[in-house]
Amino acid sequence: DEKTVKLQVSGDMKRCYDFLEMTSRSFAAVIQELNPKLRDAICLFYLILRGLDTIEDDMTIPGAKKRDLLERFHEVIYEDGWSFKESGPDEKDALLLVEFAVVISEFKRLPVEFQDIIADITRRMGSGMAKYTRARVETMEDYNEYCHYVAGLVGHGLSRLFAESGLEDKSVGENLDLANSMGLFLQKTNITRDINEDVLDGRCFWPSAIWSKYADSEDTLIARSNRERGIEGLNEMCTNALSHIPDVMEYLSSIHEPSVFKFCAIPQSMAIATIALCYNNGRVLDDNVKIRKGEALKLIAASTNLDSVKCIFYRYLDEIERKNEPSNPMYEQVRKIVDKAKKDI
Ligand code: PS7
Ligand code: MN
Ligand code: MN
Ligand code: MN
Ligand code: MN
Ligand code: MN
Repeated sequence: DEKTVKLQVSGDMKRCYDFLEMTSRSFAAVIQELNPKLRDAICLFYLILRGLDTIEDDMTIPGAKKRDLLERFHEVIYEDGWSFKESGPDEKDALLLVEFAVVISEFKRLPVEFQDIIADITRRMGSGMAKYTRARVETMEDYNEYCHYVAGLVGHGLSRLFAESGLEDKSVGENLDLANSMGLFLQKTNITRDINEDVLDGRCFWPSAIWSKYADSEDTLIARSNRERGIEGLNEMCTNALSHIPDVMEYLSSIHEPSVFKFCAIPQSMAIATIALCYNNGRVLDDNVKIRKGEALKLIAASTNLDSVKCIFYRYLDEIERKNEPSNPMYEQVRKIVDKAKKDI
């Protein structure tokens, strides 16, 4: 009867929130705090892209099969009962794809305007990921393009959802270059920090245009014997990420609804703290560095409005300036970027 149907419905969405907590340490909390007009849609958007990324990351799926899955994933999200049980043993989020039917059934209950935005981004991200199963990230253009596919497009989609919900101005869903930069700042921070893990997994997202100046192979890049040059490469990666800060500040100044602001700002605060930790820090090449739990909690609590976020950025830019050394090839460039960002702030 009707009561059972209602219970089943909320049961599927409940299972989706379980998956959110299982698959994301950082996003689960901010998504659950979102305004109810957006909460379920963004939870499902996250799970759909997490599913897509689980396929992208799985090196046990043969190339042709992987490209086919990535390219038709935007259709999969409408296929009742779809399930994928063939993930490799290392995929930590494999269970999400096994039980993907719960995501599909809830996705199809969203307002169709939300469905259209999510499906459009899934289509474009899947096709970009498929392209990069063959292509390597070589030039700076490749690097910006790959980051656009896997993160800039998330910024596009989220901004369109914010505008569609009526919680933010229509213009937020139209000026998508700033939204792209929001994603690029997060993705470049992740790629910069994860270098050791990624190279050991046989993957490298640092563009060869950068690392080839400091090492003759990806393995040499993280090798102890090449540490000084490796750190110079790391500093160039950090410097490149910092170039997105003006756009990040401009984007955040356009966001007004409090829960949407926190959702946008918290990951950016974590990212600037992570760049400050990674800058000139050889440990990044040895293993996975992370900001301390206590520091993360403080950032979450403080990222409530534009003024406090500006304060947070100012503080970490200061720290980067203190870690900057004249012997570093990036010295002048970092000084310029930091001085300009601090002036704007
Ligand atoms: C829909 C919230 C707020 C305008 C799964 C949030 C993986 C950095 O793989 O899990 O573990 O190294 O640490 C998120 C812009 C995307 C970009 C991208 C969807 C911000 C699939 C996040 C997240 C735009 C591809 C997570 C981009 O890192 O990576 C929703 C505004 C997913 C955002 C991936 C990375 C996200 C990422 P891993 P993480
Ligand atoms: Mn992660
Ligand atoms: Mn991936
Ligand atoms: Mn991944
Ligand atoms: Mn990563
Ligand atoms: Mn990771």
